[in-house]
Formats: sequence, C-alpha cells, structure tokens
Amino acid sequence: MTQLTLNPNTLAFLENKPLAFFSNGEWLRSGQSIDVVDPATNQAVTQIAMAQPQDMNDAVSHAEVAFKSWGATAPAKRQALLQKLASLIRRDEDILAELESIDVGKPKAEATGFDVPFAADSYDYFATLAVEAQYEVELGLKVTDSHTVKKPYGVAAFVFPWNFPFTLCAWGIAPALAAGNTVVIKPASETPLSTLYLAKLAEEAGFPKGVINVLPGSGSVAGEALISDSRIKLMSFTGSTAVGRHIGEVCGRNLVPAKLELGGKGAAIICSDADVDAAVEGLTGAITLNAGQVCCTASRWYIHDDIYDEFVAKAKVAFESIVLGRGLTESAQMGPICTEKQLAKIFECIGDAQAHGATIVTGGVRPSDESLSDGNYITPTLLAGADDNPWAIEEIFGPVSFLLKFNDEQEVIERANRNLYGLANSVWSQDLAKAKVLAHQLVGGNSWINAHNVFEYGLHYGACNKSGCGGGVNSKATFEGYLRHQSVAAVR
Ligand code: TAP
Repeated sequence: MTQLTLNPNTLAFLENKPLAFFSNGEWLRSGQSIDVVDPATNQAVTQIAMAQPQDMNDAVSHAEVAFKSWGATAPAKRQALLQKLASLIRRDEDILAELESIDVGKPKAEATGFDVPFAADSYDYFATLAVEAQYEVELGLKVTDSHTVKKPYGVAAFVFPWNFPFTLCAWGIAPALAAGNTVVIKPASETPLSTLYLAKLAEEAGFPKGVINVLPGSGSVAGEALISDSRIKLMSFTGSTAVGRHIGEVCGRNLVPAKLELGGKGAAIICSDADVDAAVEGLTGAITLNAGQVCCTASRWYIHDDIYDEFVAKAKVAFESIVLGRGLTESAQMGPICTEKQLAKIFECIGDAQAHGATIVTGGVRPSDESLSDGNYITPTLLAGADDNPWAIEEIFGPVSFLLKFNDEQEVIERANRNLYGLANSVWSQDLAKAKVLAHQLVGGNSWINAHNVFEYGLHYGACNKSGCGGGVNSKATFEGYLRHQSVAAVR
C-alpha cells in the first residue's frame, strides 16, 4: 500500500476496506471486492465492495418505494436537502479533491478549482429550479377546461465514466432529484471513491432512505442488470459511444427513455486573425486538462496557413513546458492517465496515426523523469497530418491534439463538420461578428468563441450525432427533462 500524505479524514474514509456500497440508507458489502488503484503509482489505495445483479435489483426496488414519498415531497423540502448537500460538499472540499486526485490522477488544484465546487453549484442551481418550477400549467383552451401537470418519472438510473466522477454525477443526479425522482447510481469501477463519499454526505444531509443509492459494480454485470431493469423509468448514461449504443438498444427494448452523453472529437478553428498567444494558451490548457480525458476537449486543431508555423512553434513550447506530476503535488499541471489500459490505448493510437502518415511535432513518449516511471504518464502530444488520418477523426481520449491546415473559412467548416461526432467546437478570431457566424455553422451541441471548455449553469451543454442524444445537462431544459407531462382535461 502506498504511503500517502493525505488529509486524516481522507485516510479514515479509505481505511474501512472494502468500502461498502449505499443502498436504501444502508452500507452493504457483497463479498466481492476490487482494488482501487492510484494511477500515479499503480498501487492500491483501498478496496471497494462490488455490487452484484441482485444488489442492483434490490436498489431499484427500494428506490421505487422511496419514490412514493420523495416524488410527492414539497419542492421546498427537496430544495433544502439539495442545498444542505451542496454545503456539505463545500465543507469537505479538501477530502473530495484528494479522493478525485488519487482516483482519477488529476491535479488536486484542478479538483479544488473545478470538479468539486462546480459540482456543489449544480446541487444549488437545481435546488432553486425545484422551487421556481411551475408544476401545473393552465392551458386556457376553448373546448376543454384543461391543464398540464408535470410530475417526476420515478426511478432514474445513472451509469457514469471515470474521467469526472464527481462533477458528472452532480450534473446528472441534481436535476433528477430536484424534480422528484429517486436515483440509483453506478459509478465507473476505476473511480468510485468520490461518489461513495457523496453517498456519505447525502446520508448526513438527511435524504430519506432509498432516494440516493450508490452501487459500484462491474459494467457488464451489475451495470447490465441496472440498465436492463424494466422498472427504471429513465436511464442516463455518460461514457463511450460504443457502450452508449448498447444501452440505447437495451433501453429501447424496454421502452425506457435513455439520455446518452457520449464521446467527441472537438474541432478548434484558429483563424488568421486569431490572437495566437491566447489561442495557444487556451487550447494547450484544454487538451491537458485532466490529461486530455475530457469528452468535449478540442483534439482537432484547424490552423490557418498564414499563422500555422507561428502557432505550431508556440504550441510546441507550451506543450513542452507542461509540468507532469502526481496530482497531489502542488507543481503538477498534468497528472497521469487514469488507467494503464487507457495509456496503452493512447500510445497505440499515436503509433497508428504515424502509420497513417502523421508526424509527431512533440510528445508521444513517457516522461524521462524517473520519479514518474511507476505512473501512467505520457507527455502532451502534437500530431500533424491529413484529415483522413483515422486519429484526426476518432476520439483518442488523452493529451493528444491533431494539427491540420486550412486556407478558406467556409471550406474548413465543411471539413470540421464531416466528423460524425457533435459535442463541442470552438472558433478563435478577434473578429467577434465573424466568429459568431462560424460558431453557428459548426455542427455540435456547443460552439465556443475564443475559449474551449466553457461551463456555466443555465448554459445548456448538449450533444448531437455520435456524441449523444437525450437532452444534455446544466440548464433549465435539463430539469424539465426529468418531469413528465400529464394532461388533465374536462369537457366544458
Ligand atoms: P465506458 O467504457 O463507456 O464506461 C462508462 C461506464 O459504463 C462505466 O461505469 C462502465 O462500467 C459502464 N458500462 C460498461 N459496460 C456496461 C454495460 N454493458 N452496461 C452498463 N454499464 C456498462 O466509458 P469510459 O471509458 O469510462 O469513459 C470515457 C468515455 O466517456 C469517452 O468516450 C468520453 O468522451 C465519454 N464521456 C462523455 C461525456 C459527455 S457529458 N458527453 C462526459 C465524460 C465522458 P465499468 O467501469 O465497470 O466498466
């Protein structure tokens, strides 16, 4: 076991091995457990109990019972509990940031700067919407005396990936709970710690038993049992396009609506009139954030011919100056890749990109620093090549950007839109009016200008095409998506 310099409360949480899962207000163990591995060392930091299909089945049963009262709870009560949860998250920010850092590998500063506070804000944002919502709307029609009532669906199931466990969980469950649904959550097997800690905070906040259930388990076993349970009324999945397609199929057979937030291959269009230094800084930050394991990051950079050489030279310097290190060290700007398997995949993609004619401008190797040799590190990588290179098209999910040249702005929009994903793109230009026109033309859920990875509650974050369907997150529309509409009419 690695010796870690951690907050004593973090250590105390990890000590109770294997960490139990949380179902119907009880902490349970299944008899099967797995190690939770720190990607900076590839050593176990704790073990977790793995829920089995019967545990998932039981959790759905309990969530169904809990829904009977939670779904009818006054919005002000739901608001108060969600706000309490947000305040407990803020109280324990240091512990949560440490858990996220040792589990995912990300710099602790990243977790305290974004993952944890932004998750807390999600519970507050949707708590407010819960009380502001109009649950009954008079229709004022001629033939009928009618109104629409908006009601929660029932049990909502959530399956999450390993890259932003705490934030994505908040984006998913906060609107569902605010609207009055109960939730059964399966976090990724590799990164369950912060979600289990959330369950502890939910218990302390006083959520009624069965409202929030957190059960780590294998995707193909426990996850499969959850997604195929026909009693769930809503399915929300965040993860790869391949697993999303499977979940969509399974839910389709049960006629359960599935909200799918999937992968991406974001384009950045860097125009000839862009502020080159700002674009280099913004895009280097975007592709090295969470070691590039960000669904909406910009991993295809289309650079205008006039500034290509200057931009690439500056980007190379910026990439080579990124400090790699264990997330818990203060100097680290980029941590290790979350799993050995994902690191191997990234190297494989880079090799295949080269086999298809791409050249490495910088990076693409393990760092020379001996102290990092046990972790899953890779140096930030710039590839240059052609549009038809498979890795200018497909998601790599690592700190790898593909450089492409362009001359004509309309032509580059067409080239960028040929990609089958549709998550997030950005335009970089000092001509804001022109940038807006180009931003409108890019096909995706999100078009950002002179920035990449832009989030704010109220700003809808969605997707189209191979990046998902089912509504997106972070806005009023997300909250409304967790309410079903029922017409009530009497003939006059
Ligand atoms: P996946 O391999 O798809 O795994 C995601 C989750 O699905 C894990 O909890 C996994 O469980 C579970 N799972 C696997 N097979 C399952 C099955 N048959 N039934 C039910 N659950 C199953 O994705 P990942 O590698 O963790 O995450 C990376 C991907 O997520 C990338 O493509 C990234 O772009 C995407 N992503 C998208 C977004 C948004 S908002 N669009 C945000 C973050 C990430 P195990 O952990 O046990 O395998």
